[in-house]
Amino acid sequence: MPADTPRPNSLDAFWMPFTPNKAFKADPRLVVRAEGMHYYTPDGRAILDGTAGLWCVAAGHGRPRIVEAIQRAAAELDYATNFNLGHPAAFEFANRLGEILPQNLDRIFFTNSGSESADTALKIALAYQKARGKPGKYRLIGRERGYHGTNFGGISVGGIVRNRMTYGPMVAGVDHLPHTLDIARNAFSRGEPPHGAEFADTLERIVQLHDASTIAAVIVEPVAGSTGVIMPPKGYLKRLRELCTKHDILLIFDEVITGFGRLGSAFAADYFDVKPDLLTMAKAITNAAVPMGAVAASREIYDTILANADTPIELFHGYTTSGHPLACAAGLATLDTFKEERLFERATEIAPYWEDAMHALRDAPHVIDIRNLGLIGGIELEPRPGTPTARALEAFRKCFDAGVLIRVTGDILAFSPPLIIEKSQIDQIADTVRGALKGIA
Ligand code: PXG
Repeated sequence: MPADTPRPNSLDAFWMPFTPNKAFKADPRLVVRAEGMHYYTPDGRAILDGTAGLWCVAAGHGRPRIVEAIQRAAAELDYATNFNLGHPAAFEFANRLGEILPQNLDRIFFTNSGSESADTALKIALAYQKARGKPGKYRLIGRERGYHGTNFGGISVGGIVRNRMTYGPMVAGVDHLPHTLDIARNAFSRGEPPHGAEFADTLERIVQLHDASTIAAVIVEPVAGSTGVIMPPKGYLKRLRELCTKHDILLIFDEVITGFGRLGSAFAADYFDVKPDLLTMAKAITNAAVPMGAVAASREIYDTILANADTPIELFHGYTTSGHPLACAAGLATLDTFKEERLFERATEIAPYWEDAMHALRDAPHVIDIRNLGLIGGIELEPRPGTPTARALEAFRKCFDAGVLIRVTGDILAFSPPLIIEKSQIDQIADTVRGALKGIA
């Protein structure tokens, strides 16, 4: 085809992320508009959003306050670097985030995504250890099945095999804790599963293997989302915190999905009453209306790095669009929306109804486990012999055709609706999933 031939309807050029490109392009699903709890297809069909986009549209779609804030910001200051210059919205947004973050965890580094936040947090952890005179503390400890985005740092500490196996040796000096999914002991637990706090004790063995003097930080998702919704066993995160403190190791919470009300409190750190030293954010930080991420560091970390720098620039790290004016405007309007509509409290109020609706699916075909916490749900299906993941994919398609968007990962159906969801919409999700599972062999 000549280079100047318009190809407006071709799906060929866009290399879609985390998508079976060939299959999708043979049978595409498109949405063209969104409002509140719904997406709309090109032919005007409403699709109930059971996933808040990808765990990110916490306040629901197309919120006018956020839209207007972005429009105003674009007209007023389209872009300014924050490298040795600044604009007020970035400072204001960092301050406002500090107001809802755990105490003293209020030094904010802006990024553009969860992946960048994970890599930024790991680099800050290393910079901190060096700044305090412990450059030998360089090891990073992640967890099996962990997801910290797709950049090299994140996949190194991450534990999703397919995301790692193609990309060579990655970052050196990484070890992993065991994941905490234990269906044999914890199937169909409501909320935090009772068994498995002792999975945290593997950190002691890692310390024995490498010595604490070589370990910089542990990074975990308080609730593991991407791998298929794995809840922390009761007491697990507290024990992990205790062990990190005992061995002088930083604890990083990746709150890219748990931040901003997903569990009913501002952050999972509040929900579990466990304070990390670094906390990553993205997704709902702007209601996903403009890409953005952030890392919150403790004052101790920030002050130590600033005090001990031997060059004027204290941290050699940053992105061209760190603290972009449109993202900051969207973020400020998002925080206003959360506050004004009491959306975190709302999530807490509706979570018991959500839990009941999820667990009522226990007797649906193929279901081997159901997991829930806050406004998160996971339904694990028994894999079809010989074709793992096929059942979940068929369920996804059936739900979409019936007007409900869910997520699938492996043989797990994952749910994370916007915090504005109504009870009748929870019923619709549950009824649709039940119908889909009944129709699957
Ligand atoms: N950390 C965590 C805990 C995440 O869940 C990232 C980092 C990376 O964020 P970015 O913005 O770089 O994508 C994530 C992303 C799913 C799903 O289906 C979850 C994510 C991304 C894509 C799909 O659960 N989380």
